[in-house]
Amino acid sequence: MIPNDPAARSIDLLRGMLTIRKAEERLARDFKAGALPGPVHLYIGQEAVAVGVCAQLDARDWITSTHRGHGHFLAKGGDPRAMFAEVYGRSTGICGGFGGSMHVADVSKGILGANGIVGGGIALASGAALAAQLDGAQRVGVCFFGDGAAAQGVLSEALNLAALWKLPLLLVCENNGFSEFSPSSGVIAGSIAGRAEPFGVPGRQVDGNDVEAVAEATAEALERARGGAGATLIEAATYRIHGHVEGEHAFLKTQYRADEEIERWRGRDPVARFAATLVERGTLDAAAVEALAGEIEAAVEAAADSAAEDPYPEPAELDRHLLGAA
Ligand SMILES: Cc1ncc(C[n+]2csc(CCOP(=O)(O)OP(=O)(O)O)c2C)c(N)n1
Repeated sequence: MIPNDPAARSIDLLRGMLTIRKAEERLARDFKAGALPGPVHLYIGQEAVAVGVCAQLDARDWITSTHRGHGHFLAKGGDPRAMFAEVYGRSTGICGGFGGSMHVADVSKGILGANGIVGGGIALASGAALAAQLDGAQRVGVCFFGDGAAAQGVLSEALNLAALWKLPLLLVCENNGFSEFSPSSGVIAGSIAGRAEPFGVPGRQVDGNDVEAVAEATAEALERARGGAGATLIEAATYRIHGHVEGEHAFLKTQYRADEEIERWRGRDPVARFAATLVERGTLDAAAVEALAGEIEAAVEAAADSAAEDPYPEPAELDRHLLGAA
């Protein structure tokens, strides 16, 4: 829900970004401590995209996500404790501990799932948008995907059908500059936002580290989609501060990005930047920002600690979701 009061709305945006940041800082520490059963791809630095988009969505709207999906899950209202339990492989996880970090999903909240298939969410969100159109409920299908996924053929297929059928679809490309360890310049030809133009779909670029700019672009796209005018492609320029995957330095032989580049982007940190904006505007003072961050960190830590106490699924359950299993 979007609060009417602008100050409350801004504080909600900051709260949303801080929740993702604190949750992922915890996961980074868990990984370092050897406490995670699998890999994690962290979203630190990109929080303004998930939060800016999801702040404009309703519970009825559907999102699809990527292998870097914790931020999308939390921003769409996913339960942090159930997310931690899933990443920890516990039976209380949002997918019963069967999915792990790359598959966090909660269909009841419109979260159709993180996805290990690069570009996989694009087709799923298009299907969701078609279902939304057929059921007439004014829902919108929203797909988060990376710049690497923008090189997949499925994007053209989705744009084609979305244009023909005027699907209520919002394609949000998070251009964080890299596809695994390759700079985007070696993977992506031309402009990502420009890929929409030949289909007659509007494509626009936004500063993906400015939560309000993302929210504004999203609001416009949603108005189009809900009004029956069809899809929009938003390319949000951002940066992932952590590696492609935690622990990558253990197997990478060369450094694929300069420390100065990372530092430069740290200077544009979407969370610190928006907190500073709110202080400048007098919405919050510095002490209130610190108190909010402390309160969120305590809640996130409590959720993680408690999830870590939960049991693993029973070994007898292993084939529960397999076809043909008893
Ligand atoms: C279809 C497919 N091809 C390749 C991979 C291996 N892979 C995993 S993540 C990744 C890079 C994705 O880059 P991008 O879409 O920009 O997302 P980011 O990691 O930057 O968030 C690749 C190639 C995969 N998981 N799925």
